[in-house]
Amino acid sequence: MGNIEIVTGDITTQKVDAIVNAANSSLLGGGGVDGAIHRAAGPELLAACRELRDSTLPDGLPPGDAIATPGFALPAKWVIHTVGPNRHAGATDPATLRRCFTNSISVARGMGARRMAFPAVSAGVYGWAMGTVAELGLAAAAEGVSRRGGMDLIRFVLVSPEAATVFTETADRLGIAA
Ligand code: AR6
Repeated sequence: MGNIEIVTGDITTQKVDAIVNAANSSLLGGGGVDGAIHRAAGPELLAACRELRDSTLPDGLPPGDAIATPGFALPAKWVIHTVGPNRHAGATDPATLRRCFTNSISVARGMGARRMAFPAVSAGVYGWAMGTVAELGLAAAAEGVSRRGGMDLIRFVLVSPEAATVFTETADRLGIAA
């Protein structure tokens, strides 16, 4: 049984095997956590994403899916790119957001990662309530650390103490140890 942690901080400095990027379907960068990860990883990350677009993902990465690249200059060995649903564009199905978390965990496990970190996928530009993101992310993480061969650590890295409190209170409410 692995652990779930909730911390305030910057995901780009996390010393874990894999960090998750809240990307967009183009995989070619953006603002928010995506921009921060690309800046910290260096230009090789964009080149790796372009290569994915040219090879396996000509139409981009669909919302809810996840795919790995190396982390390049990051402390993390891997970046798992996932695309959250954009509420402002009418994507309101929580199942898609839940799949971001479950698929990212599966892809990380496939790369051999034992310790991984998530941002609050879709809670920024894509407009989802932090409480909903916390519920879906924590439920997926609880499953991800408890299954056989599951993660040793899933850490949620939130920019603000307020967001971290939402996660902590949601974990308490769901009976998830974090
Ligand atoms: N570490 C951890 N969390 C962060 C960091 C960081 N360094 N920087 C921002 N956040 P967002 P989305 C938080 O908008 O809603 C991009 O342009 C932020 O405070 O980054 O999934 C993509 O290219 C918020 O709580 O992602 C897409 O176009 C959370 O990360 C679009 O934004 C997610 O906010 C994706 O929107």
